Amino acid sequence: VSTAREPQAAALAELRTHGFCVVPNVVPSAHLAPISAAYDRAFVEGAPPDLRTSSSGGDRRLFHLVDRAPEFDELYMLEPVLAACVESIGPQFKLSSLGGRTVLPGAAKQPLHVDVRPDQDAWPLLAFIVMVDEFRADNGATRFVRGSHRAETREGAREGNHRPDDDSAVQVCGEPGSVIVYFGSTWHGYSANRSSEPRRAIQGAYIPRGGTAAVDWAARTNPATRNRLSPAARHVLAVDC
Ligand SMILES: O=C(O)CCC(=O)C(=O)O
Repeated sequence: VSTAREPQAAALAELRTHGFCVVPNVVPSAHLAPISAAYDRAFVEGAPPDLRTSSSGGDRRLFHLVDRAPEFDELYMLEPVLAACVESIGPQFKLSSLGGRTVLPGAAKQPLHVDVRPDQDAWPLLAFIVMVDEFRADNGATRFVRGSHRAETREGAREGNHRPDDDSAVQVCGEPGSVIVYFGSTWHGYSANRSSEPRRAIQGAYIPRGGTAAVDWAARTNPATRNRLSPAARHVLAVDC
């Protein structure tokens, strides 16, 4: 007898082994169009310094999505991602960042990198990427080096953030509403966008509760946002402490 939890258990096992996994159909399909529209609105309304184009010109990012639309509220409370947090960080975790990233048509592949080093208090960092658009081989799907999270150790801490890129990375493709879950220590980066369309994604990261978050949500969220948040969401954002 198969249960709804079996795919989740399989994904968690993959996360442990490879450092990343993809869980399909996490965001209900009826929510995808409103999320997509809210994403485009937020990017139109966003302004520097929260709206930034990478130095390569390949991608545009919008930081601090928590305040920008209620459509984003569910995206940092996704059950399979929170289950992965409990397993990898433990029950004491919080959201460190939530942002959007558009990989622009014509973008070159992003160098492989990690999002955290073992000597930082944000270790272990568990990240997720919600596919707003389909991730395909030709439009900038994120690539990962399997098992590379094991290469990151306190003893072997590297200088700088770029990791060797010998084409051993694999692309992670999926339908809109799929979610990639990965350790920030797994070598990763987006691939080239050879299509004529942007590739949109919403991504975030969780860290131990005692670690230094990328965003102080207590300072960054406005009262309207805080009033609509559930107690569970307030806890994950650590806005009350
Ligand atoms: O958007 C992507 O595909 C890659 C994201 C990434 O590299 C990161 O969040 O560090």
